[in-house]
Amino acid sequence: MNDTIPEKTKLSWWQRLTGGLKRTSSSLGSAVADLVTKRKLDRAMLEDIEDVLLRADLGTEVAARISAAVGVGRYDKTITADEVKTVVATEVEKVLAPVAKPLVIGDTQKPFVILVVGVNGSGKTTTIGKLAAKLSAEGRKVMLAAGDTFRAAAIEQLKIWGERTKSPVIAGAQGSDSASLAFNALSAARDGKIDVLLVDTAGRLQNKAELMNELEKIVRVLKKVDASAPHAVLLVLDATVGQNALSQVEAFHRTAGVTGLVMTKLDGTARGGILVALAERHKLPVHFIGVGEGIDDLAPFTARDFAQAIAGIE
Ligand SMILES: Nc1nc2c(ncn2[C@@H]2O[C@H](COP(=O)(O)OP(=O)(O)O)[C@@H](O)[C@H]2O)c(=O)[nH]1
Ligand SMILES: [Mg+2]
Repeated sequence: MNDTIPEKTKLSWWQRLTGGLKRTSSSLGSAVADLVTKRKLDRAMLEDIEDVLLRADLGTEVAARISAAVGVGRYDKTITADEVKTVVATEVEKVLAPVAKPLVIGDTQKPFVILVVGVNGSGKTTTIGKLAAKLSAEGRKVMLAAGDTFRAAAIEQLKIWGERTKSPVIAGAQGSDSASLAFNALSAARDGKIDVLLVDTAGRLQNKAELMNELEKIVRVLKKVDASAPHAVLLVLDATVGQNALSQVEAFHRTAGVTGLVMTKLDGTARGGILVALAERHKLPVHFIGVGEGIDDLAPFTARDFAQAIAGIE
């Protein structure tokens, strides 16, 4: 990626992804290059490669598997960094392929209710805006529910996305009960023949127990209107947080029954390797990646592209 390109210039999502994962891919690439030059492959080299992979957040199982795969047929031979990168890309793709699944919006549930959860600042509201744009462009009637009633700014932010995407927004006063808001929104969506209801939520972690109680209550209340709702629970994860994403998945999965992941901020200085560890451990579907703050900066998650970006294969 050319660093002199002005920020406003439109980059493709692939350029943004490879740019964002550059920190991971180039430190991986240069560390591997240092390890393999002027040496023949032996056990110690494979252990060093495994350490490099661990530092890239890929997780212990995947790191061990990749270094074992590098070793196959190559003992006592010289190898190149590119050979290692190719093995990394192949093995990472194998882990990611089973979780790369599109978000399927059922036609029988009306509205199809998508609850969006995640910690503060992970990109929930922005992702809702991007999704609203995408789903309306596909010809669906979308409604937004401002379930983050905790901060006035969060309600305003969702209203702006509502205007931008021409989607009605159901919002209450700051500090009002988010579960009753969700209840009202689903009732209104049903009456208004809405196809998809996107429910925003608060994500303050400073009081984890309270947050999780609130989420449980939202789910319970949605079920009073439609026993099958929510039809999808998307957990939005910020790619820059690294290892912390693992505990976020556990906490939110336990409380809200996460059905799929969206990883945002893969355009920044991302630590996307964690997605590989997550895929290996939790096997939750990954639907989309966020590659910017704009309305179009949401791309479907594809295993090969992501694997190549991590490995630094152009
Ligand atoms: N660079 C980048 N920024 C993002 C992305 N998604 C969200 N953001 C920004 O992250 C910040 C927090 O997003 P927000 O949607 O308010 O998070 P929320 O608290 O989970 O609702 C905002 O400044 C967003 O513009 C992304 O994919 N890439
Ligand atoms: Mg928000």
